Amino acid sequence: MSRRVFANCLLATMVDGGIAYGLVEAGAVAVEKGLIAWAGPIADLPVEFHDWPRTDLTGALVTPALIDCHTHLVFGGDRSREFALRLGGASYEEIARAGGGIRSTVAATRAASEEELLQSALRRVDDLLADGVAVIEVKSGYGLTIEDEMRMLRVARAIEQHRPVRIRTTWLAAHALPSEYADAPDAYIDEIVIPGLRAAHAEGLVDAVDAFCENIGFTPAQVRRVFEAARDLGVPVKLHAEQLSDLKGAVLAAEFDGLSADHLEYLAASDVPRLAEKGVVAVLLPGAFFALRETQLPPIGALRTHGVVMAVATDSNPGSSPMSSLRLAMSMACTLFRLTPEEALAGATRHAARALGLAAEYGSIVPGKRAELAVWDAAHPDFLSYWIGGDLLRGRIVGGEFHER
Ligand code: DI6
Ligand code: FE
Repeated sequence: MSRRVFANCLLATMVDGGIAYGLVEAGAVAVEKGLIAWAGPIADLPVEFHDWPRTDLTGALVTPALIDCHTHLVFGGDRSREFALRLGGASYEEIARAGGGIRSTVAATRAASEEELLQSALRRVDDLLADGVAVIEVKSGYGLTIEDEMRMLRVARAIEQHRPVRIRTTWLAAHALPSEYADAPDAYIDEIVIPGLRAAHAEGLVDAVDAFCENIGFTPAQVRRVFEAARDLGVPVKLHAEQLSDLKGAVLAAEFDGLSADHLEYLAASDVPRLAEKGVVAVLLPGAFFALRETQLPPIGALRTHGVVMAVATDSNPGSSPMSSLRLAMSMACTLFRLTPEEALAGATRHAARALGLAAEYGSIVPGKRAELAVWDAAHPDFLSYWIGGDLLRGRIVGGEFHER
């Protein structure tokens, strides 16, 4: 039972072994109890798998299921009005300083019921599922009280009860300063961010801790105190770093052995070796670069040269990255950041898994990892980043079972 061989497919295993995409033609994957038991050319299928039930994938492309390793997809309301203001010339920072931006989403999120938050999040989750996504990271950060932040993470976790997807939750109370603490950021850190982290952790809601290290967010000294509290709890950290200015956040994330440093447009090339030494994943968020009409590019060449692993994510949020397509983020990573299509797919599979601390379970098609796969109507994996939009997913293999769309 629960054994099957998926045969007759083009496998992009994403195994890093010198062959582009770890490609296997006329491939097959044997799965048992939700795990990959074997993958390779069908001609080499070991005899013990010959009598397992088979599904003929009729030549489809099979990749690891995609992973969106950076989202803020639980939130109330939307910010389409602000979009219009920005197009009229107001900057993201000006709007934020005037009390719009993140704070307006905080008001809408606090006002929404858990059911409303869940239903609106599920629409975005469904978009991601249609892009072959099986794991989604979701951050708090629009509650900014202990109870409202915890509520966001409970809603995020509840997504798993409604859709076949794995959710990882991140404590991002240090996202913006709520109006109750205007001009008192240190008190906010001491009274809300750190005690809230402990309470949320005690409830099992925290897989990682993040902060917005920025002139309109929190200083490196404030972030350091949050990271020290995370370290005391044994929770890994990650950081919104160098999105709008260079405050040396990525170096701070490296000092704390962070899982990832995210955004990085203003990262100095001279700081890249620090990420490489500590194995910090660089999470690229081209949707925010695009929507904010940013012109400063992350130092992709230096990241590549120093062997820093690059992930690609949507940053799905109502302000700086109003999108819910990971394939579109991959396309943007290629066109705007000059990643190769292979780097973009690795960024949304193998490297994204690593950014979530899930590399042992997800991200490539090798024995022992979860049989979470995406089946595409595409003749080559380049197509996934190349084609903008469209409905390319033929189905998903979830827990080892094929769900045709
Ligand atoms: N950087 C971002 O791009 C998002 N958060 C952050 O720290 C933006 C969130 C928003 O504008 O609502
Ligand atoms: Fe973000």
